[in-house]
Amino acid sequence: RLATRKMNIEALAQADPIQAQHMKEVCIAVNESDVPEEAIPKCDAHHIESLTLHRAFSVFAFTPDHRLLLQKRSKHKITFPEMWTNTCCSHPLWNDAELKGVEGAKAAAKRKMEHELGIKAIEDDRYLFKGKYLYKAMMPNSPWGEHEMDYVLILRNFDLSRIEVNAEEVENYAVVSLEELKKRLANPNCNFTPWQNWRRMKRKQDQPSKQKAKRLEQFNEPGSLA
Ligand code: DMA
Ligand code: MN
Repeated sequence: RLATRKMNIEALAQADPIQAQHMKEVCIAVNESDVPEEAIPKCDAHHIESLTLHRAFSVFAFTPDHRLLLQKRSKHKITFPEMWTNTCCSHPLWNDAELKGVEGAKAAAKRKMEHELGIKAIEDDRYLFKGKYLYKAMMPNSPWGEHEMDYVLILRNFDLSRIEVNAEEVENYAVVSLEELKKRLANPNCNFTPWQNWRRMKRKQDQPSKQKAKRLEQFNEPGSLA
């Protein structure tokens, strides 16, 4: 399975070479109870022909005055380029350190906060684990999408002066109050990634899987990304 599928390699031929390289990272495929099932290349987990539920994390960093750090994804990203999103997202990888549930998600967050935003040495105990949610969303007019078990991590008292943006990953950033965030999200042209809509589903985690499947289907309808 670890041999990346040929069709997905072809889909990457036109992509940014650095991002194509990142598509070889080995993600953690899980079942709906979040039990690891197999190691799967990022490329396969995110391609429509082989879309597979995998573990992810989403960091929400707040300043001392309770504003949220948002980032705009770079144009190089293969999934959801040039869209606004939360502070930092990525995947725990299939290795001893990052396979360990919440601890593993925090280790992955530390790695990617440095890679994307230049933030070094955030101790694991500063991340507050808020729960996990399941979602699925395809990118319109593309073979790429997400199907994730997403661990939500909150960082408080975040020091903005430490940011050194990696332009390969991040095009821009913004710091918004709750009011400003609501205003942005209310705009139909806000250009936010679909996993920002998690509130719609978060209370439904424990429902029977038939309903879960229906919910995911509804969420994934064309137009639900607008
Ligand atoms: C994937 O984020 C994770 C979520 C929660 C959508 P990403 O596409 O930014 O991952 P990476 O930075 O590894 O490409
Ligand atoms: Mn993913």
